[in-house]
Amino acid sequence: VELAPGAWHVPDWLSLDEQRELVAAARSWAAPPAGMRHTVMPSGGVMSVRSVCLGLHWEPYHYSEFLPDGTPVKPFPALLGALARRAVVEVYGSVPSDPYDIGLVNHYDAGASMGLHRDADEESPAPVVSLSIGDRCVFRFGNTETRTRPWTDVELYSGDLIVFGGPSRLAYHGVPRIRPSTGDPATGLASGRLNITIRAMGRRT
Ligand code: MD5
Ligand code: FE
Repeated sequence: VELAPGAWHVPDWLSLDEQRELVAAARSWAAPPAGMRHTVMPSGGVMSVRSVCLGLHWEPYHYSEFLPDGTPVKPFPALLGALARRAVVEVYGSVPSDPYDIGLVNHYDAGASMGLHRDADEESPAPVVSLSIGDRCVFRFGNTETRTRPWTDVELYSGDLIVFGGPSRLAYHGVPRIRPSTGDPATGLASGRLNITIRAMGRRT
């Protein structure tokens, strides 16, 4: 389903086995050092999701090889690169312009949400690939001009793929709410929603 030019939603893209593999991997990615944490914004606000970065660490609003406490970011897993390339080839029918090298794993508990924002700290125009596991959520897909309406709310289920390329790469988006206790424990995720987002840094010019 094309949500907007270049933005695609592919329901039920991951098999249950792949979801289980990613949940198990995420458990090791989430462990310290350089594990899952709440990001603190420059305003002093604390994001309600917990996140762990792989390959490059994101801190508002730039990337680094180190966390603020000086620990090195975990390496980018080959598994995520392979999934992202496969997604782009299936959806767009062409290989991505840059190698995928940034993984971001977000965990939303029952009350967590993410406000409307753009992912604009990467240099590459390569599509962003995003996977959902666990509880369902409302994903809000906005426009490229303003943080306000018009937007479209899409229900994302465990196993769904969304990709954002071309004119939608810099669209505003967010997750206003999750639907608690709607996930299948067979994924290995006991509660909440896991989002795995894969991006390419690209070459700075
Ligand atoms: C999520 N996470 O479901 C979303 C999935 C984040 C984030 O937004 O930054 O961690 S990524 C959705 C996305 C990425 C890039 C572009 C667009 C959406 N878009 O143009 O709508 O937890
Ligand atoms: Fe985002």
